[in-house]
Amino acid sequence: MVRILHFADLHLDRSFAGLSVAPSEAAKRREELRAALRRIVDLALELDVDALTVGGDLYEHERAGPDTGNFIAAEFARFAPKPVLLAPGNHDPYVPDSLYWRLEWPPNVHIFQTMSWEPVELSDTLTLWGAGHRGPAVRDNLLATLSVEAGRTNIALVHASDISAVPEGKPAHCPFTREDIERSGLDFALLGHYHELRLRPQEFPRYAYPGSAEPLDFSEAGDHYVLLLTANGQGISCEPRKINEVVYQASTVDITGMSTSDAIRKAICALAEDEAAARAIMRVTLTGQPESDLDLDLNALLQSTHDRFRYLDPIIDKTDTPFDLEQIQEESTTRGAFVRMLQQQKAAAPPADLPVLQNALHFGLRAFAGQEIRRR
Ligand SMILES: [Mn+2]
Repeated sequence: MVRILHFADLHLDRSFAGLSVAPSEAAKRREELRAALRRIVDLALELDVDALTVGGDLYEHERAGPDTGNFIAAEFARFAPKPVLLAPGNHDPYVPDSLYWRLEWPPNVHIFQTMSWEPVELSDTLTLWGAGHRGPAVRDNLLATLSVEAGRTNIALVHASDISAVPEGKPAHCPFTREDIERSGLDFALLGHYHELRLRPQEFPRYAYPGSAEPLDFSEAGDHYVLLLTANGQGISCEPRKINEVVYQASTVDITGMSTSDAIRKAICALAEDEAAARAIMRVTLTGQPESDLDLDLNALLQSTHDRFRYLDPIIDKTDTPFDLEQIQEESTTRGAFVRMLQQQKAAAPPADLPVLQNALHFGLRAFAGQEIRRR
């Protein structure tokens, strides 16, 4: 029996520029990624698996320096003499100035350095085949070039896109199809690239993505996993194990009828009564139609609520205008004329222009009401 612990897409040293965070927060997120690697090695030791495999995107090439390289090397050395097998991906390709190329790695770390398949025998009856990206945009179908002989258990390790499910706008790195896996004769493929857990086919999987070990932004909600693969000669089982410590959560708060910032502050704080939400990296979006007296100061709201959460992202205002437009446009006042004009423009405008006109209406009515104008 051979047991393998597999993870991918840790993205060490990620900038987290997508979060509107202070530098100190981004540094915390990066420290959380390092902590995940420590937990993964701890788990591999605790489970006493035969090998630890990495499906690429272990770090981000543009940002990762020798400090990170030394950290990775020290963590993997804890697993010695058992092997750590590493297939570089599009974010950590095997290129001359990469950490993989430049640093001295512990003898138990094996990096697949080429795009031709290299076999590593993990037991008398099991071979692991690996290949690594040699650049940030490899478009070759590597899995189509692999053909293994029956009579042994054959497992592939590679960073590649299952093109039956490329998310919109994401380029396909090393694209492959399910048919490529079937044709190759592989018993299983351990993959990296997609950031959510995917076992395919779901019930008796033949290839699997563990997903990112820690979620990296609000599009990666929920729990995240490593995979425990067990090959016993009869077949292969693949069991996801939760590994994340961080959770991203996006919530909406309906502020319809609220007329004070204090009421909104309380509504946001109430979210934190849920323990999971309090421990989450939160994004709150305000919706609904508040009263027109409300002075919505998003920055002040953030300041008075953020300490209830592990981290609270700047609050997003998606509320409807608190002004009664039907009534105002009947007025024979400048304000009435302003609303009539903008309503007419909105009716004739292409959809792309609507947000601008909506903002013009919102800020204009606030100005007429003598209220402060703030960004939203
Ligand atoms: Mn990735």
